[in-house]
Amino acid sequence: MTTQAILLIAAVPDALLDRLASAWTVHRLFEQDDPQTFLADKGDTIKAVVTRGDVGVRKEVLEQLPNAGLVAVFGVGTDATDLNYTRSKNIAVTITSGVLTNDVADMAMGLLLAASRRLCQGDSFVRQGKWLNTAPTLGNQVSGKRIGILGMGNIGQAIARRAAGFDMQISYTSRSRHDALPYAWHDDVQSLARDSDFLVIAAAGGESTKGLVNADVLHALPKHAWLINIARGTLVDQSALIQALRKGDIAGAALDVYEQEPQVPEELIAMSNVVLQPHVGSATHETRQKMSDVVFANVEAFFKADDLPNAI
Ligand code: 8YV
Repeated sequence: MTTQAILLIAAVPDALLDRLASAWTVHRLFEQDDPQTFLADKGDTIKAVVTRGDVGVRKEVLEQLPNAGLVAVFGVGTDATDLNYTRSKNIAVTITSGVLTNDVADMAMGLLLAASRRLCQGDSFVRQGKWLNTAPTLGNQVSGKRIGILGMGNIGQAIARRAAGFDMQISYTSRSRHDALPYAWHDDVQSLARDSDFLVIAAAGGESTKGLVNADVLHALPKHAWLINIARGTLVDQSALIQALRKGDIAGAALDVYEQEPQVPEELIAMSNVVLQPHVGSATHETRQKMSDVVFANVEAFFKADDLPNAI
């Protein structure tokens, strides 16, 4: 006889954890001294898995959960979860669709402005008292410039709407063309890069987009262009980016995501034309609350055998 237990793969907000734990048994895999032994002992009692978008759940873990029927993702990215395996085993996958779009798009614009208008440098310039005897350095204009968006899903479209408010000229490339949108289409990312003052990455991660922004794409960008990434670090060839920055092939970069989080290469940390954030696109009180509600609602629906509100 199996019990209704949830396996939590990585930390989620305390309020969500408390809510889940008050309704069902929650095992925290990330706090087990020996996760392997835990899975061997308790794996067959697990009915649902809760994980984060950035962490996902590996096939090797799912293989030890023969009675699991749900993976509820706190986030929208499924690149770290083996969807071929979940499909083959009829394990449903839910995401926190809709609720984080605006925050991530806001972060893209924040990074774009921070990079080109030198907001971080201006902040330390004032704090260090340099303003008292030096003139601040000029930044680069954002309004009216060309923004190229890689990925025109919900987040890409929200970025485009914001960019329109800055009178930017908007182009994009994406898995599919959106004829209803009034933005210029490019067949590939290299051609998009050639026509961009800001290249903003908003596409899904995973094998199909791995390294999409490679040395050729970075080389295609004008020398005054900026690279902004709020999607997944895997989309960018990080070594090629470091090379391009070192050689001055592009003006700079503003990144919320990296190839191996939370590892950020020293080279990037040392560069003053790079703005760095710790993967916080969706990290506001309001959105994290909504994401928690969505995860809970899907787990609850699953245990009640109701339709899952956010199944993919
Ligand atoms: C979250 C994300 O930061 O939605 C995603 O896929 O990567 C982010 O919104 C993450 O899932 C929570 O840590």
